Amino acid sequence: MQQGVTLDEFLAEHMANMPDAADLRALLGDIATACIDLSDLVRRGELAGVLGAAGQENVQGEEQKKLDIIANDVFIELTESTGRVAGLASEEMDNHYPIPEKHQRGRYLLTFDPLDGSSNIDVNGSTGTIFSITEHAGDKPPVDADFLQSGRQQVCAGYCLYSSASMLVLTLGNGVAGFTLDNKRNAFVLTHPNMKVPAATNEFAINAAYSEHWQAPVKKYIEQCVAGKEGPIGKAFNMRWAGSMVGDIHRILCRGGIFMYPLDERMIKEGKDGKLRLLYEANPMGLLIEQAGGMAHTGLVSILDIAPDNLHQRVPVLMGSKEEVQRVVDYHASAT
Ligand code: P6P
Repeated sequence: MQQGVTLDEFLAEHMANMPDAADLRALLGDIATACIDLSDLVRRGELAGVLGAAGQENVQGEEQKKLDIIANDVFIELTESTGRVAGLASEEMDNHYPIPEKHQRGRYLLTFDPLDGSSNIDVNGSTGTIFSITEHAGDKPPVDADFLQSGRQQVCAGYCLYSSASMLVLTLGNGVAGFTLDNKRNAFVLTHPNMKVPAATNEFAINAAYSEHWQAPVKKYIEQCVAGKEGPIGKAFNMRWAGSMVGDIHRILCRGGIFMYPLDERMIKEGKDGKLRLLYEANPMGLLIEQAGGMAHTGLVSILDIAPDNLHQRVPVLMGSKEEVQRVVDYHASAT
């Protein structure tokens, strides 16, 4: 049986004409190795002794799972000494992680959510790692502000989904490719060479438990979806909510849909601008969705155009099939 093209073979071919791509290609290899290690831990679960709470909170005030911390450490250990990264930033660290003096710094800034959807880990639900790579200008050690780059400045973005299969999906700014982990070869193999989000969909993803807090444009849209064929959109909708952004966005990249984590009245009262984080959730996922022909928006602005103002900045998120995201954006415009 045809062995299939590995991630490294794919990168060699697709980066052959990219100037100075060797370090980026090697960094993606490091990220893939980290994801393979995490996939093994997630798959072994309780047998690996990695489930359960860590007994502390992260900068977001969220309870950390043991695997949140383990995953963060795996990425640090596999990248800090390679000479490919200038610094790291993650959901699990208050500030950026400076590369220790003893190691050479590299050209890239790696921003990541080491284990997205970790509330699913104890119930064997889907989880994932989300990563975003930008460039660091100059030779000085980076500061937090160097990570505050808009989504359009990403040189690479991707995720690894830990589910029935582990899949790594990435973009280098020229389309989206998906790779499935072959545990026998311990390598990611190209299985989804050119992922595209269908423009039309009848599937929405939102946590409906918060419906009482939704603002008018979102309320109006979901009511119209639920109204089905008799409603103004004129088609019967289905709902899915994975509890992990990686799980929902992967489904949308495979078959279409609209993912929504909108701003709501509850968040406004708490002084929050949304739930999901711009730098290591909305930006990397937004680049993947746009590169696959979909749309990524807050309801008011395109996600990738936002100028970040802090490492853990939260934003409202609407992304997926262009026709439905545009419909919700239009409802926001007519509500202002
Ligand atoms: P809720 C996971 O914690 C996460 O950041 C995303 O991966 C996911 O889409 C969302 O939050 C789930 O939020 O409020 O439904 O638990």
